[in-house]
Amino acid sequence: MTLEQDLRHALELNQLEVYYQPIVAGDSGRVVGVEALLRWHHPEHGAIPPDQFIPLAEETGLIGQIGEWVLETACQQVQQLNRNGAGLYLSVNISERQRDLGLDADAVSAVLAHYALPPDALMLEITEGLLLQDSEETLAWLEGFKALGVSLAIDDFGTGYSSLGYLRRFPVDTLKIDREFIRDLNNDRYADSLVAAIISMAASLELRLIAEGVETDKQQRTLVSQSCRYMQGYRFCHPLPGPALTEWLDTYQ
Ligand code: G
Ligand code: G
Ligand code: MN
Ligand code: NA
Repeated sequence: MTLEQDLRHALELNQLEVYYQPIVAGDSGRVVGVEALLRWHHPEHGAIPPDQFIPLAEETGLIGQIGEWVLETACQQVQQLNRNGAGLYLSVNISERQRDLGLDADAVSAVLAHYALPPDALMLEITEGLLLQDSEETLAWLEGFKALGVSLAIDDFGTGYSSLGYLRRFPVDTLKIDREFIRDLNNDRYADSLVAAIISMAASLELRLIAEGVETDKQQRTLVSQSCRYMQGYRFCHPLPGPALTEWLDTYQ
């Protein structure tokens, strides 16, 4: 069997699982949301990371079904987490390919309604590459989500070639600083300057900022001192399956 054939059956065989990584307010450590991160437990190859099968899912169109399932599953999980009034938001990665496979504002709206989640409890993460193509279809697609009231984040910000003009043209409200820059923070003057520049740009454009890959207390303190409000990373919590996340949240802080 090829990996493609295996992926075709992964959903029905319950081999896919959604993990969740908390997003916290950097100053207090309070959890404000969770990012859904897909995992594939392959019977022979073990855990296959998403960067090794999402591209295949995109090529084959399987990302349509898989993406719908991720959204449903994660909304259900977050609805449960919020039963005690926690008010956590959910962040879900989406790829452009899902646009042609039926993921639009109506579809998202239906899922949110089914799980009684308000639109502002959902953030959709897209990559910079999508905006660089600068197409009318992409603009209309994203405007649809915006009109619904969900937020839009640019994932891995700073890694692509940023022609920053797109920040004005597209209805993006959040930037996620790529973990590559956070890793080098305090060790590399170039990374320090870049992070400082992104933070000041986000402030003047009134964009919400999330630093990814925060692993140390020192990184956290540096970011807080520069007024980077939100962060996620191993410093706080690894991505966890739903039940483990629930336990972690119960004992955290
Ligand atoms: O958790 P991990 O480092 O393996 O995730 C790597 C990347 O895989 C994420 O940053 C994201 O871009 C992608 N990814 C993870 N889950 C999903 C998903 O449900 N849908 C899509 N389209 N991409 C995902
Ligand atoms: O959406 P995105 O492609 O950025 O996915 C985040 C990825 O980064 C996930 O695969 C997750 O497992 C990983 N990750 C999350 N926190 C950390 C961290 O603190 N350090 C490192 N090296 N990776 C992390
Ligand atoms: Mn992401
Ligand atoms: Na990222």
